[in-house]
Amino acid sequence: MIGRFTARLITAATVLLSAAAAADGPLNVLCSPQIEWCRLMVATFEKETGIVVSVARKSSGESLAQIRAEAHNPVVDVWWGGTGDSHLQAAAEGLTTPYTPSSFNDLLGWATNMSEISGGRSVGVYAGAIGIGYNEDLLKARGLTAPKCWTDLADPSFRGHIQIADPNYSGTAYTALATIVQVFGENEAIKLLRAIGKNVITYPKSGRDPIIAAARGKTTIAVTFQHDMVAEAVAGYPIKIVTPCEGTGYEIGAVSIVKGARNPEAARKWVEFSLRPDIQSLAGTARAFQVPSHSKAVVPIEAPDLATIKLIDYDFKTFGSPAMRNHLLSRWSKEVKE
Ligand code: S7P
Repeated sequence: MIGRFTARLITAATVLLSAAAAADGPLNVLCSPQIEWCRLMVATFEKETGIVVSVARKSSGESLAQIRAEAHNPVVDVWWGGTGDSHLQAAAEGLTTPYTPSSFNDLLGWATNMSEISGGRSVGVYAGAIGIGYNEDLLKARGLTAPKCWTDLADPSFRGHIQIADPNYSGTAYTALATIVQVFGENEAIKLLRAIGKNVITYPKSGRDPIIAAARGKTTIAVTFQHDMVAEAVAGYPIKIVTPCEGTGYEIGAVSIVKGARNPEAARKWVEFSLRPDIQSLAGTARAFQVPSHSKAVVPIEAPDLATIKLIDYDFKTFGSPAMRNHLLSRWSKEVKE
């Protein structure tokens, strides 16, 4: 016979369990953009839906590696943000699952293009161009001339003055690598990257780190996304932004639901939420100055204007394919990073 105390415990546990089921979570989100934006997204989503979110911030390459390692027992439900090439590789490896968001027809062409290339497994959330940033004060103090082109970065006067992330971990650095290959052709690009490598002081894991270092006077020049440079300039650091004279590449930051996700319903809610114009319009408040993918979202006034930047016709399909990505990363590791 069950005592009165035990019966009350069972009732309480039942109430808690059904509340948890109604709340649809916890939802595991892997977040690749800047941590400030990840936190804002989580707080807003939790408040609106009541679904508890567990979030981890990881670079694009690291996120892909985690999802791959967990393929037989997925922990992550949804991967939000990070460069499209790594989402495309995840799609090609069958690690993510198709989903067409209800806002699909209101998204900009580059965002739906990501969906087409990935077989509906990823969709674009934001876009941003790669560039060269430098600390103007430090450059002057060291008597250096500002770089204007990719080839300028190989100038011996910049020995020890450049930072760019490691493309094996960083989607930013992979975008730069793929851009230079598309501008110069593969062999010339590897030659140029080897020459630039002589000037590189360190290759950190996270794509944004080099511009954070430049802003704080720890390096003079950084190759990162231009919106990450804007964030430092807006914070008051003496950062100048250069679009390389030969033209530059860009990313389509994406969102994908992990195949076999334990919380598919909540994952779909996250995707819907992250593509809404009112939610995308909040990004600037977290100093995230990418261009949003929903046609009705407010573009932060600080966001670099992609229409005025000399962009190359970046081939996302080819450079997001596992074969090309693995090939270039292997060449970079063997021939560029010493
Ligand atoms: O900081 C924002 C941002 O540049 O980071 C994302 C991306 O994951 C780059 O980080 P990693 O290079 O460390 O992978 C970009 O998608 C985003 O614009």
